[in-house]
Amino acid sequence: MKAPVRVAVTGAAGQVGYSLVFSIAAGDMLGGDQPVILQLLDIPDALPVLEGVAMELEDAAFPLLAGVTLHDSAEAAFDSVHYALLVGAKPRGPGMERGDLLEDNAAIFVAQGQALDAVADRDVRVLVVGNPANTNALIAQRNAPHLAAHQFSAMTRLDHNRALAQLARQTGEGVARIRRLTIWGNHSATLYADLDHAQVGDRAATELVTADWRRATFEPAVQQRGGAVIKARGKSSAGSAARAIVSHMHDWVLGTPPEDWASMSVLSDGSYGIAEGIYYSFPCRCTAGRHEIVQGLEINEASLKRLKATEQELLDERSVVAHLLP
Ligand code: NAX
Repeated sequence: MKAPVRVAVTGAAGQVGYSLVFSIAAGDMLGGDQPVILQLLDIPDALPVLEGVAMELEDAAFPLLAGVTLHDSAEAAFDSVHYALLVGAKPRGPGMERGDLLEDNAAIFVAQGQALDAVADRDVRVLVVGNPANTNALIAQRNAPHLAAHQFSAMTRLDHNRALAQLARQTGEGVARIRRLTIWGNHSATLYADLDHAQVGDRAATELVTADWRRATFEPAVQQRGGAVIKARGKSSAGSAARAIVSHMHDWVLGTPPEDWASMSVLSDGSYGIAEGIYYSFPCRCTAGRHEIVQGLEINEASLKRLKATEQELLDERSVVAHLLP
């Protein structure tokens, strides 16, 4: 048996956390031979709920679960962690603008970036999920000067999976037959779900769907799926979000499948003409915890405009939090 690894989950008393911790303990994220110690963080008021979650984890009797610790301090929760899943954030309240949310949540990611810098394992991998995820990832990374930028990423895998599901439904194929689909940009309504390079089996997706379906049905469905789930369920996506977190981390740590890639928000290095210094969703291939942005894809003019629009939103978000970026 391998030695256990330490996985921190923030916001673990919340609804995404509730689905996520059971899936990690079952081995879905890091493999069926990798024991884990869960280090769960939430705010002090949520500690009683967190204790209930820990009781249920115990009752589930997972063979791979080597320990659970509960915390209301980031320094304690991140101590020696190999993986940190930053899910906890404040939801948008009544009358709050996106900018207010950005400011409020930014403070959380300054503190958590500093805590990771101080106490996490030096080879930690950090996934930011709490919204606005891309800009929060930038804030956390810039406040962790002793860790490398490639150790941080933000989640656009739920958007990727939503796009997969829409295309599978439209073509009547299983999701396992679809490869090379890409989410570009921000985890927000400006994201661009790109089918130009996607394949369904050995055929180009663009041969199987019409341009009209892409524009009028597919793209809005992916962009607005989060809102549709809230409308139906009265709560935002949780089970599908947890599944996306597990898939993102699995592929990052254990590798993307051959002939495919994953959509991951990573620090832009200028690829595809996107400004450096923002966490932007690109097609990425991963091996053993290292990602590489897929190079050389042909981007037509219409797509380029979409890449640029979502880039602009991220640049605007960055300027709102510029004072928090050392
Ligand atoms: P919940 O409100 O159910 O849970 C959030 C939890 O975070 C609560 O238990 C809260 O007490 C805790 N929290 C707040 N401040 C904290 C802090 N400083 N330290 C530790 N914990 C703290 O929200 P939930 O539905 O679980 O969503 C969590 C976050 O994920 C939200 O920001 C949400 O917008 C974001 N999402 C992002 C997604 C993505 O694709 N990037 C998809 C799923 C999700 O909507």
